[in-house]
Amino acid sequence: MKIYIMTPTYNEKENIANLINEILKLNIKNLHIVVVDDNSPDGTWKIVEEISKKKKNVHLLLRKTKRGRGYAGKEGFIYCLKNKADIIIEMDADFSHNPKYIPLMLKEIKNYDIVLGSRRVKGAKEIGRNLIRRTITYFANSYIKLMLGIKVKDCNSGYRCFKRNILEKIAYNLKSKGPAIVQEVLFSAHLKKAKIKEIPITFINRKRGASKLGIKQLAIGYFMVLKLKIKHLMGFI
Ligand SMILES: Nc1nc2c(ncn2[C@@H]2O[C@H](COP(=O)(O)OP(=O)(O)OP(=O)(O)O)[C@@H](O)[C@H]2O)c(=O)[nH]1
Ligand SMILES: [Mg+2]
Repeated sequence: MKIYIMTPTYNEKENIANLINEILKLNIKNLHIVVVDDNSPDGTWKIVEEISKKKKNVHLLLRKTKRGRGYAGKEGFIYCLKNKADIIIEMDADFSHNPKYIPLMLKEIKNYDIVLGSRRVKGAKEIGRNLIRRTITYFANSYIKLMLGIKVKDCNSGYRCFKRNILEKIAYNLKSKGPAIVQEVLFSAHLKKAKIKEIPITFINRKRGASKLGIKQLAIGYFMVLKLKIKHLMGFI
C-alpha cells in the first residue's frame, strides 16, 4: 500500500523542513511526501529540493504558473494518483495540522472513504486563534453546512485522508483557484456519497510564517460555495 502526504506551500521556509522531519519520524512504511510549492519567493522550494536529493520518498512539485492554493491542491492530488497512491493525505504545512494524527487516520481509513481531522467533534480543540477568527470560522462553517447540505461538522478542515477511489472521482474536475478547494472537495465527495469519518484533532494556530487567508479569500470562498450550490441545482454537478 502506497501512501502520499500532500502539502501545498507558499512561503513556508520556517516550517517545511521541520514538518518533513516530523512526518518521516513516524516511520510509516511506503510513505511518500509531496510538497506542492508555488515558486515561493522565500525559497521554500529550495529547501525541499535539497531534502529530496537525500530522501528518495520526498518529492517537490514546483509550480510556476497560476499561483493558488486550489490549483496547487488539484495538481498535488493528480500527482499522487498518477504515482499510484492508494491513500492520500492532504495537510497544511504550518503545523496547524499535527502529523501525530497520521497513524490514526491510516487506521480509520480502512472503514471509510475519507477521514477528516476535525475541530468540531467531541475531544477536539482549537488553540491560539482569537475570538474574531473563531467566530468567522464558525459562521463560515454554518453557512457552508446549510448551503451544501453536508452533515460533516468541520467543513473548513484541510487535514484529510482519502482513499484513492474517491479522490479519482473528484480530483480531475476541481475548479477552485484558492482555498475554497477545501469546500469544493468536500461537496464533491458528498455528491459521490463518500463515507466520511471525523476524528478530533487539536488544531494549533500557526506559530511561524504569515497567513495567506485574507478577507478577499474568504469572500471568494463564500461565493464559490454559492456557485457550487447553483451548479448542483441546475444539474451540472
Ligand atoms: N502552493 C500554494 N500553497 C498555498 C497557497 N496559499 C496558501 N498555501 C498553503 O496552504 C496551506 C494553508 O494556508 P494558510 O495560509 O495556513 O491558511 P489558513 O490555515 O487558512 O490560515 P493561517 O493558518 O491563519 O495562516 C499552507 O500550507 C500554505 O502554505 C498558494 O497560493 N499556493
Ligand atoms: Mg494555516
